Amino acid sequence: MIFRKLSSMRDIALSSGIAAGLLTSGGVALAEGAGEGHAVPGQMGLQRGITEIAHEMHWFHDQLLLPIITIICLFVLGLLVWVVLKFNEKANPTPSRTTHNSLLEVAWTVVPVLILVVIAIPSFRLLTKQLVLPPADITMKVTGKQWYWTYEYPDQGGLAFDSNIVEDKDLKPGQKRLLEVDNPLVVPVGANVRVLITGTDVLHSWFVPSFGVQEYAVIGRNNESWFRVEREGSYYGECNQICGINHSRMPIKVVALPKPEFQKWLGEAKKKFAAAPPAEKAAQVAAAAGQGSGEARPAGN
Ligand SMILES: [Cu+2]
Repeated sequence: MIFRKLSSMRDIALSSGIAAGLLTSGGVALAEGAGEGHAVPGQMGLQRGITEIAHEMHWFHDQLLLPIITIICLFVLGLLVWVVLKFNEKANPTPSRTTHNSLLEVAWTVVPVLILVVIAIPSFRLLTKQLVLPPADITMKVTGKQWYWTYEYPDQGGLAFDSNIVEDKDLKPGQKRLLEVDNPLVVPVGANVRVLITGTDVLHSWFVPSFGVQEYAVIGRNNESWFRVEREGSYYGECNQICGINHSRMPIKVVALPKPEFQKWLGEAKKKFAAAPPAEKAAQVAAAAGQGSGEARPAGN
């Protein structure tokens, strides 16, 4: 009931937001769905969700939080305007000496509590869904390093490889600057993918917006998350924990393939990467970045 009411209010809030956005961005697509798997210039909404979790997150943000925030802001603004106009010195020369109003005091305590309860219920439901992993069809291990990712498939004969950025000079037409990598993580569509995330040097964070997944890569700790991709495609993300000089140069690319194609890829990848186990490239990267000038410290969260 409450949600239905809120969502009609949300339509009003969103349409006014979109109207304002159109004015400022010259009509570039704004809402969710502007680009699949990546952001587009002028985008204001969230990236299109491609997992159940992402859809729920977006519903939570767009249809529940935004309308509540909008209503509260308008209500407070209205109160301020009312007070300024009605109770200024000219309009109200003899102020009332009222100090208590039981009904009002109960209301301004209970109403915020109710608002928080309305927010908390779907919030805890979503958190549980994120944190309680469903039975996994396949497991991936992601290791954040300065400044690239190593992907491993522990239940696929230990298949492992490094994933490095494609530098600007090597970009092919159509490839995305600062997002393209040499070896993307490949996952099957429609499968429950469990990701184990860890780090070897400083804090990193594995963040793929369209999956609704963001997990810290902490040294000596195994974090886990999961996703189930709904559609075939390429989905991009970035390390979103300030991790040193090349923080912006360790993008994430996940390619989701239908299961038969994924099996085919697995066969090929096992051959391709068997000869070249993931090398520790930290030394080379540090050398390229200028002998130690790129020493990074883990930043606070
Ligand atoms: Cu990083």
